[in-house]
Amino acid sequence: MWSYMVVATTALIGTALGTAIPRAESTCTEPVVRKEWRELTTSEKAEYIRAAVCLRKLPQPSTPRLTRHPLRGQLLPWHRWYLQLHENLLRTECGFTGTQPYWDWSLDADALNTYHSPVFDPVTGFGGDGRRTGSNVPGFERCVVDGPFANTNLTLAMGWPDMNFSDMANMLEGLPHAQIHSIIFGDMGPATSPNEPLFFLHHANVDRAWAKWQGRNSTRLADYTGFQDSLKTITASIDDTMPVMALADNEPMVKDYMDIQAGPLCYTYSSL
Ligand SMILES: [Cu+2]
Repeated sequence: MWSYMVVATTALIGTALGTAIPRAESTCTEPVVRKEWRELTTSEKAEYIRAAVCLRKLPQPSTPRLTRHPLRGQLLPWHRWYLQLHENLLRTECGFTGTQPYWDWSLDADALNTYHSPVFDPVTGFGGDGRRTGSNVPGFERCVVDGPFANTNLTLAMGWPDMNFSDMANMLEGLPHAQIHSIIFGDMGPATSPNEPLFFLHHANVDRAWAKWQGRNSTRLADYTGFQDSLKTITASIDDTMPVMALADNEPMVKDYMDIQAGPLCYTYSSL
């Protein structure tokens, strides 16, 4: 399942490169609120899709740069950084006026109606099941694929009372995170997953789950353990830097992406 966690830098990189992210000295007193997709008004949905399409049309490097996500333990802080970069680019490059939405797939799974989730609405969402292309290459059979998951139960237990970070991250990454990638598949499956617009709504929800587990608990806000590599030879540390793969000038540090309301981050979720 980990093979899906490769990252297409082409999805984000255009002429726009992130700049060095300083640790903010100011405190986060008015965090922006990331809302669930169905909490958005029709015009807010249209504005997000407009900006997402705009970002996609920015000039791309001539050679696609596909890079395997190198450090297993960093999935959560790395995607937190990546999401913030994406949200910043929507604003700076495409004049986006909203905040990054998330897709709470557990709502659809609980209703046993994921197939008709509002995110797949062909008018106000990200499109439906698509058409057959005639190709038999896995992931390319349809031009838009959402997959047969009406009966898949992806409900995410949000309690995790006694888990440390490593246990929580393994559970979150292995099941709901990877499941959504492989159920949608198409662009969402392989190295091109950030090309799929739902990638960012999905990862915002994964990020929300981590933020919910953290709460405002100082121990959990600093809990970062595990290994950097799948062979479990390199211990992960909160002082580790994370690879930017040409998306920014400086490598962000894990410790700056632990708290969504400190340092370079200042946001919250409509439901935590
Ligand atoms: Cu992912």
